[in-house]
Amino acid sequence: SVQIEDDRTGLSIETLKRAFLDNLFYIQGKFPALASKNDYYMALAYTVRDRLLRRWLNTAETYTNTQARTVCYLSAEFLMGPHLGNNLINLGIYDQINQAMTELGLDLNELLQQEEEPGLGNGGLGRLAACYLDSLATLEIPALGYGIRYEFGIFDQEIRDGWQVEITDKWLRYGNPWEIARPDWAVEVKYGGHTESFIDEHGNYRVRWVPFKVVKGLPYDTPILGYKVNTANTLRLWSAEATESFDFGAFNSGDYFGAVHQKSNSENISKVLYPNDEQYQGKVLRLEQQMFFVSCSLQDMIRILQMQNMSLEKFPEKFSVQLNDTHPAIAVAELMRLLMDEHGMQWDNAWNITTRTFGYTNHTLLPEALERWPLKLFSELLPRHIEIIYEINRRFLDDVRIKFPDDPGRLSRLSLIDESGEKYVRMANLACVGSSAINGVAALHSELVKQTVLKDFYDMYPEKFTNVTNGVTPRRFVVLSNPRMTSLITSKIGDNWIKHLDELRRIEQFADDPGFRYEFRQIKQAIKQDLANHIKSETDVEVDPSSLFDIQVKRIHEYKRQHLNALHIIHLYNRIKANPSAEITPRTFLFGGKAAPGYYMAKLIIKFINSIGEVVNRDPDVAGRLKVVFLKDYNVKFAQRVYPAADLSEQISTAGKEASGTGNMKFSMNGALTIGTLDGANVEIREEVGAENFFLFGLTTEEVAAKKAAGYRPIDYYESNNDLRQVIDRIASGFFSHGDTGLFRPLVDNLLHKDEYLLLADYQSYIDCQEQVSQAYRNWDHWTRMSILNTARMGKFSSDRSIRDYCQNIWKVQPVPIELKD
Ligand code: 26Q
Repeated sequence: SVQIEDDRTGLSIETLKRAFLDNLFYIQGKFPALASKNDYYMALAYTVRDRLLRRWLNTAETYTNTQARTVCYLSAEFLMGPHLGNNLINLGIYDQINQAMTELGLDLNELLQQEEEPGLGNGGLGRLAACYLDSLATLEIPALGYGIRYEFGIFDQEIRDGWQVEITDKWLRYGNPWEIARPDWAVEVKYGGHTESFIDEHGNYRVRWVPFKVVKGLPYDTPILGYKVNTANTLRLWSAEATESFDFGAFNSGDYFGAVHQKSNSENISKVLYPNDEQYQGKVLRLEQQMFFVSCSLQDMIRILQMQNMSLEKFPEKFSVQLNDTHPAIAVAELMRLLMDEHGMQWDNAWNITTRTFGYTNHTLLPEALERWPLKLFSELLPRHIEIIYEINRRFLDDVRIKFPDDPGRLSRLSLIDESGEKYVRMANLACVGSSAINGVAALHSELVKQTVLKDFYDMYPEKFTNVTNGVTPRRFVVLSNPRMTSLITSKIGDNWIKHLDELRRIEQFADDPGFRYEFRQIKQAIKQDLANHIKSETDVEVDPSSLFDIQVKRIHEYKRQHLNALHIIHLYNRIKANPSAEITPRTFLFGGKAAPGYYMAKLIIKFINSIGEVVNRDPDVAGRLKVVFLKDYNVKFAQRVYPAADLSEQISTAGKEASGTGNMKFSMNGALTIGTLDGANVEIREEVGAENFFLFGLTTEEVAAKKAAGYRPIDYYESNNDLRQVIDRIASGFFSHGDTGLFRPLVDNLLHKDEYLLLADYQSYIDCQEQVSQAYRNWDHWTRMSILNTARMGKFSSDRSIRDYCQNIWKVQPVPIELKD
């Protein structure tokens, strides 16, 4: 009999081509002669989406039928990056689609470039959430990601005259083929107003909340397919709308303008992502956003539970809810409110359910990043929640008094309310009391959490604390971003490593194989050439692809010390100026990253790097041996091109400041060597790849603390180190600022007189270590060996391992494999 493949599911090249042209016609409403590149992208996206849908619906049906225990990952950010390429990889049809497009005279790479990435996150925390969704699906774990469908994600960055300029990110401009709206599952969220108490028909004390405004949350679902499995989980993002019912009063009284104004006001809630990371800002709208997605998500979980005919008592058995930092920590009070006020449950029962449900992940030790809401603002917006928080606090502090009698200092530190001056609600404290597990994101970080920011909670509940070291998905950051290295590895050890990254160890045996080394190096070279071409077309700077590509890409922050990297560049420049024939290993310094729009020093650091580049790149004495390029608008799409092209990865934060880092993992997986401090996951990366394959420098966390305690004086380093002094003096002289000695003065003054992040204390160690890097790079054979060993030994840092850790130690959830039915 003749087998006809369905146009929406078939995977043969002929069917894919037919389906693609069909979608171009019936969805885009175009025929090939009229179609734009974007029409072609959309047609291809729908062709791929059709092939996801059967898996997605099968998955949903299986979860419903088996009442599967489900992980809910609550995150204010999901930095997903482009979906098309990733879905092609996970569906296993990349090569078929590539051929189908070629046969139609199209270039798949060009179509992939068309996708506007959903940049619904700032950096590490948001990207981690995205990697975890990939691993959850790949490991066949029932999971939902819950967050906000920001209309404007992280801003697009332009560089004008060396300064950052922010442009709004209109990612939904041409439509989003990956999402499906679910208006029938919309819910309402209340704000403001007041509460009233009453006695219900059973004689119980109850509270009714009379809100000032009600906003509708509309869910948009995106399928998240696992790698070569049938599991397709859901990312459910909430969009804010005005409630129809709420406008009626205004319309009837003739206040048309007021009604429409109210509508646009409601829609503001999901309008824009706050672009600050690691820098807390107490804005009402931000608290409205947090409450919005948390309440929508918890109501959605209750709906799912009830649809499956399960009792509310089963909530903690049905769902394990992870709080991605404190951004969703209001969930502790909101679940209490839903269970008591909306579902009639008594306090003790509701509290038992709540604390068994939540886990809390801490991502930062920086005191300025801890969320505290001014009590007045909080109470006005969430009058019912503040009552619940007071009651949680009253009961909690009673427990503290029993465990630690006569310790008022401890009570005031543990209290959910900061009463030391102006009053605040402490979100980390709420998260700790309301969760059964608390984790940091790297071994060192988890230890520091227990010793510093959450020490009192560790004393109170030591059994809650644990570590889960971060990981990254090798599907996006190796297979998709580095196809050449992927083929080389697969030709030697098969493709099992893509799901079991520990198996990369099997390429260790080729580290001394001259043929393998040669191919490995050729691939790196070719990728560097591609990036060099890209840089030339973007910036008009010519970089030498055989030079050492020294790359630092991440959010711009003083603790990450991009300016320490800059000091090293000036040091090399000074050496050349002092002796133009000095032996210098040619290097290309690449930077990328966004600064929070209100972070003055971070923006000045961007200007500083660009100003150094302007001088160094065209000084004839340098003779092309050094190039400095700041690449604008660093995002996921660009990150995928950058990691494979690096020789050296800069992970140079002050020890104790970077919770984990995840870029460090992406570089090393792609064969870059790391120059880094003993901070975050660097510690574990070095353990895995071997100290001899890692360039370590700088003070340890303990040494940093000791130096600060002893009264750190950065000026002493300046005065006693000639080389350092010449570097600083050159900046201060206006050499990089057309003679303007004022431009970088804030930077210089800060370094000389404050230097909170100890750049000057780490300076010499960094310069010496960089000299070792330069020497090592001269021995290409040995460098390549180290590079291969880095890739081979990165198995631990697959997000699959992180997710297995969470599943075993925190979520207690098992895989539910999905069978493919029609
Ligand atoms: C909070 C309140 C108001 C506005 C914004 C914020 C906010 C937003 C984003 C605070 C923090 C963030 C992001 C933090 C973040 O990305 N942390 C990083 O998390 C990574 C994943 O665990 C780690 O690898 C990094 O070390 C850590 O810096």
